[in-house]
Amino acid sequence: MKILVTAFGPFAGRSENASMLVLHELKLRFPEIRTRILPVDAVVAPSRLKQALRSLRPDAVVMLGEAAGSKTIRLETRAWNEMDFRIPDIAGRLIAARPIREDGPNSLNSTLPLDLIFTSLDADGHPVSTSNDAGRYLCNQVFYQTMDYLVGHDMEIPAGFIHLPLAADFPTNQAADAMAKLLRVMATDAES
Ligand code: PCA
Repeated sequence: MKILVTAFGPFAGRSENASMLVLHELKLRFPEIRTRILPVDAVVAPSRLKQALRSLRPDAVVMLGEAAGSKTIRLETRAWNEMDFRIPDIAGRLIAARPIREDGPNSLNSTLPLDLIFTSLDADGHPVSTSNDAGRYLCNQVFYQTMDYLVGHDMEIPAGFIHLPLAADFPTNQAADAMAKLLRVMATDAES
């Protein structure tokens, strides 16, 4: 199974992004996964992700980002068709109350096996929750654009977004353990 796992680079004045740290750890544990680090840039991030989808044709996509203030691993259930940035992206864009795609659907659902992932992580003692609001910033944006791309290209594959707590609030190796479990669960699920 060809899984693409993405993470974001640093933003908001922080020198690291928890998702990037976890992705490095995951790549060591699962060298076969395909990975992309996306800059927190509203133009470059989606274009890099679409390029990866086009060239890799993955069987599944797991997008990771960090959420300040969160104490749990948040399984995002849907992406909303809106950008409303509270802080600029790294290129200085502050986009207010604008749809991601004019006339696009209001929201697009994750196609990851979220119930199974939730139950498996919870059973292993990982702090996990579901969320129906991935924000109105880059994470929600690339989540929406990826789901929209997959629908538009008839790619019926599991794909979705997971928010991790900041590395300062949650040890990277624990978050990596949880994401490693998620990848194993997805691989097993795909075989069944
Ligand atoms: N978190 C931001 C964007 C990049 C990231 O890791 C967000 O939640 O939108």
